[in-house]
Amino acid sequence: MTDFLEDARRVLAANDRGGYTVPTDRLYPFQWNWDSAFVAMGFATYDVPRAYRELERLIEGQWADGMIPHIVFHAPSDTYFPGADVWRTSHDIPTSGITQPPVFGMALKKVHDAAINSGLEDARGRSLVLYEAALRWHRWWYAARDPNATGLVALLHPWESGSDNSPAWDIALARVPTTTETIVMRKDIGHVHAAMRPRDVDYHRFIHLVDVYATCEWNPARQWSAAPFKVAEAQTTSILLKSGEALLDLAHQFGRTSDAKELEAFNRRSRRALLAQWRPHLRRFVSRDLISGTDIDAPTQACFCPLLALDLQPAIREAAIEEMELWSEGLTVLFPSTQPNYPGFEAKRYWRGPVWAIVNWLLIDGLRRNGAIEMAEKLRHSAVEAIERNGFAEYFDPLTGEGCGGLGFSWTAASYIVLSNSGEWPTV
Ligand code: 9WN
Repeated sequence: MTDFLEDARRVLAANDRGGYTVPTDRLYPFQWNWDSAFVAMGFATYDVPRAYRELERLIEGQWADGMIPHIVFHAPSDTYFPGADVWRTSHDIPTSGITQPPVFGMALKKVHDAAINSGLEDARGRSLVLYEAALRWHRWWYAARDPNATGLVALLHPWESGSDNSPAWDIALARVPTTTETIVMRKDIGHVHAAMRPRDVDYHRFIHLVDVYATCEWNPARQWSAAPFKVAEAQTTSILLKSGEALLDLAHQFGRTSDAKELEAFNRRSRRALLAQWRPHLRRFVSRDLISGTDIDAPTQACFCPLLALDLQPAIREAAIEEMELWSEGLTVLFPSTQPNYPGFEAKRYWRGPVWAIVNWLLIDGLRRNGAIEMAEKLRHSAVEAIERNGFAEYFDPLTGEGCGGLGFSWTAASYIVLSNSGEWPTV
């Protein structure tokens, strides 16, 4: 094993808080939803029981209606805002009230396959419990976040995208008032430089939304009517569909015929809807602002996420890849979260330009699925090199390669474990 690989495992061990992994110490002291799914896939390559634990601890936070929250507050900490008290939710373990991209299904399939391959005892039993939780969550997505059955699921808060301050939200978020009932007491800028984080005005809007939904008592139908921010989103729908494919495969393995029919219908609906979001003149996919009824055409990484879950026709595939090549020209590290020539691009500010190893991971999976091996390898090498040169940082400046945000970061370590393996790509 290389020293880097050992270091990556050490990062995950250091961030272990008892069967779940915090993204990094102090800046993010709880269990985050999609972070844990990536971490579980990292663990699946060398410690399958620990990979199961990661997912099992996450579903301790699952709500009765099926939603899996974006944060599970297993143990108190005062180094993060907004903490458990701000959310005013009523689950037995304190949780946030919103969700995050459903990478869980993809992770479960990887963990299950690794468990079967290594002959782990009770693999089927452990997988089945997690499969049922995942299926309930997918039902929640389609019922609560796509009540009109369009096939695209909607986000009611930018934090649900995992790409909090992406330029994709600039127009939709500007409509949200900056007034809050909750006092905004940021802790993040005590840990990392303010220039790397969302701005104060963004935080006021983020918390305004939390206040609105807490007033709705977190009831999905009431939130849907009250939401001042509602975006039918390409990245989340792509991840949901990819996880939906993984769950469909598991449903067949477990002999769950009627679940399989239901999942096939979900997947068909999302596949059709995602394809319809392709814009030939932009050479990328777009999301939709459901309040204005218009396309969101800000150029971000989300525009290429549909590759993850669609088998594209050659003309679309070639156009998307050419566009990705164009965005990559002259950069030190790929792939930027915002197109570098776009006025909203900022090389170090969180989701407004920086490179995120987990985004590369998703895009690599999508490029490989669509036979674009060369581009996939470029992204893979780029992420691996950036980590070897600059450490397990939260994210990287695409112009200089500098590691930014939190350090000793779990999902960067998990990405390294998976992406540095140049052997057979562990397909989902
Ligand atoms: C809010 C933990 C999380 C990631 C998100 C990332 C950031 C939180 C924050 O950190 O968001 O959820 O406080 O900034 O944007 O993708 O899951 O790593």
